[in-house]
Amino acid sequence: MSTVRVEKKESYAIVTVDRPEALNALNEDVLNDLHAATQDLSQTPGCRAMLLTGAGEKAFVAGADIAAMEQFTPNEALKFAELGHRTMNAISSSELISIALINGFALGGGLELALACDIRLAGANARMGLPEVTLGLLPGFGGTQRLPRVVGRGLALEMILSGDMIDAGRAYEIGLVNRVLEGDLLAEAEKYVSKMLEYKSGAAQRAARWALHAGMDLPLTAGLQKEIHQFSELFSGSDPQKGMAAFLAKQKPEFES
Ligand code: DAK
Repeated sequence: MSTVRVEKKESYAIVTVDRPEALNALNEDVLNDLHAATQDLSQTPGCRAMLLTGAGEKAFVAGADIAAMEQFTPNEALKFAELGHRTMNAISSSELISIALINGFALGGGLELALACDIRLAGANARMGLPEVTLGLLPGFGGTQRLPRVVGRGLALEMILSGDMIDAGRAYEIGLVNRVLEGDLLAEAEKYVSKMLEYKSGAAQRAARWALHAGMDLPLTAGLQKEIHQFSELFSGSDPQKGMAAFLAKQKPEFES
């Protein structure tokens, strides 16, 4: 039985980590199932985004599974870290827009999973942190690298070295989450993703997202070259023509992708 539920909608999918009895902690099965779900959705025609959340009322994901890691040998730790990175990288490098809906605790590997996503939305009850040092560990699924790229070096060091949790308000203040949602979280998040997709060219979104992600790891001049390349490539499809013709005709665009 899968530890991950996937609900496909017309243009996006809701992916739910489903181990509420362990606050959705990441073990090998969850990491493999998340990887498989990402691969499947990437190949699903018309699927442009993935909304990732956790089952139950309490947690998005409360971390890597502490019970599974307790007796690791160095080699087992290495294998687990590689599996985790493979899954996080599959999410960040897929063609899907990835949105984490943080509906409670996002700790350790759970926050690292959210950091592998493009966008983070939080419920008002969300609590986030990288408490690994309190367990004698360091963040092993990309936290030491992705967190400073989102909030800056000083704030990332503070979170990693203190292991302290922060609430949704503070996470918004430091740019760790894009929005704090009230009310029915899933319904609000679905509205958010629908609005992001509606009347937008999928090809243009994929090209912009790729230029941004690829360029962030390069010197500015090389990143700007990526943008030039992506911009010109878009004109080999019909979306620029469709979008601009619709604007000039004062109509809503109907894009190919
Ligand atoms: N792993 C396994 N089980 C967990 C868990 C986790 N991370 N978090 C919670 N659970 C389980 C609890 O053990 C409990 O199970 P039962 O006792 O009912 O069997 C159940 O979920 C409910 O949890 P609590 O009873 O503790 O619930 P509370 O509301 O009282 O507390 C809490 C909620 C989130 C504050 C608390 O559960 C908590 O502190 N959990 C641990 C949070 C944490 O420390 N997360 C970071 C984990 S370390 C690496 C790869 C990855 C990583 C590091 C290295 N390499 C391979 C190099 C990443 C490490 C981490 O993520």
